[in-house]
Amino acid sequence: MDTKDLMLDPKHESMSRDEMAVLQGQKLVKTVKRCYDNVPFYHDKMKDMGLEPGDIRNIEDIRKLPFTTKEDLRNNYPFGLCAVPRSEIVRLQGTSGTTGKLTIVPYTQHDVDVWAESAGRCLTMAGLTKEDIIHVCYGYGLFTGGLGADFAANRIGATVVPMSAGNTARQIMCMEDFGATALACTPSYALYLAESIAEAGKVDAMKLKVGIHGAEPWTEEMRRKIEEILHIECFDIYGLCEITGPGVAMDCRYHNGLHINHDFFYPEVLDPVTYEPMEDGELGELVFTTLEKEGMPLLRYRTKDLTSIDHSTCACGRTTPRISKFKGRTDDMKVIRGVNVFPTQVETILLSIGGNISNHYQMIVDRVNNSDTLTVMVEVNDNVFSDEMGKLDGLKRSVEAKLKQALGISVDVKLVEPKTIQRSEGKAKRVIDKRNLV
Ligand code: DLL
Repeated sequence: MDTKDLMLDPKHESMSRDEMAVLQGQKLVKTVKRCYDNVPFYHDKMKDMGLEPGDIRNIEDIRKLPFTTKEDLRNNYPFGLCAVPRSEIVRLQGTSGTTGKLTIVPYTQHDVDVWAESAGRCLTMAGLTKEDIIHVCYGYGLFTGGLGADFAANRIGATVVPMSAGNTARQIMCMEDFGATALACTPSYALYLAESIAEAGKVDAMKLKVGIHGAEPWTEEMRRKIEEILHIECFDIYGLCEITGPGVAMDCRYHNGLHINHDFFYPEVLDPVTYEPMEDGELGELVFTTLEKEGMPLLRYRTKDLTSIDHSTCACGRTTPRISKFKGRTDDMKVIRGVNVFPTQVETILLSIGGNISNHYQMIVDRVNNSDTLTVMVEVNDNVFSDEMGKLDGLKRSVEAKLKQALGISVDVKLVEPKTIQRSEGKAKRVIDKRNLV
């Protein structure tokens, strides 16, 4: 198949680097002016830096601009960063976060159109068309998952089944009855759903071809596991409500990084401490500047997501830069006895062990006698408990040894019975930190 068939907008998805840089520069100039003229926060910040909109002439000038953080959004809650009159806002989206205030993002109709366009490009990347039936179990509401998948499906004319999360038995019934060809939900829920479909003996009754999963970090091992159970191809979709919902980036059929829709969202990968740009392939913090947004344009928004970038042209023909699968967020990273630990590292080890070790796990970090402890609870198959105690003990010790080797710290593993760890229908809670660190 001609790979260009899989592009919703071949012009922008495969534009030469130089042409794209000119386009991005023009859009940046407009965005900066919009921010300076309409958002007191940016006006003041730029004044303090001695910066005028006229100082920004091309995309390289982006490095002169101030950063924006989640804290800035919180301090300007709910509408302080809005750049248009309230009457131009057609919807509010957001995220609840784990503590404190919501993050609220106002969208104009144009912002919604850009969102639909970028998310539509992603579905096309996965080979989906108007012939497909997309079963959406991302939540609908302020969270952008459900509506983002919905807008994307509308954009390409596919049939959308807006299920939202919950009631797994009903999800399975609807997927079978309506003949869903694509499943859109978080990877943790996809795995749970996949296992439930397998337990119900329904894998062959499904018409599923594709999974569109994101909203939380997940590993290649997790991807393979879902693919194996459901006999589908899984894609990694990324987005955040501050920039737009799902659709900021997604991997193509080559699964060699997530293509960023960089005519809408300009990415930088920076050293999180010095803010210097990282070389291609080096891990850093992803920072976005919106190039089209009207409601809440953001300059150099620090996402806290850790990834690396690759500017080379992909085998699929796209020239859009690709980011690697996310390692996690800077705030998901736990420093345990001085060692940096990400849940994705634990997930990689557990899923690579396989066998009686399941993919349902949770990390508990605590401090006992002034020393940090890490306990990993992981579910094992029922039959392990019916074996002699010695075998259970052996399994525990071998998982502990593998984790210690990978993480560089000792870990206490607790093998627990199936379905002990709470299942999530949205983003999985992988870490409980009881240390109350500030
Ligand atoms: O999670 C939007 C979304 C919905 C993306 C559905 C994909 C699918 P927020 O609730 O604002 O928005 O959370 C954004 O989730 O900064 C990342 O830390 C994380 N995240 C999103 N997608 C991925 C992914 C939605 N594919 C935050 N891999 C982001 C890893 C992801 N982390």
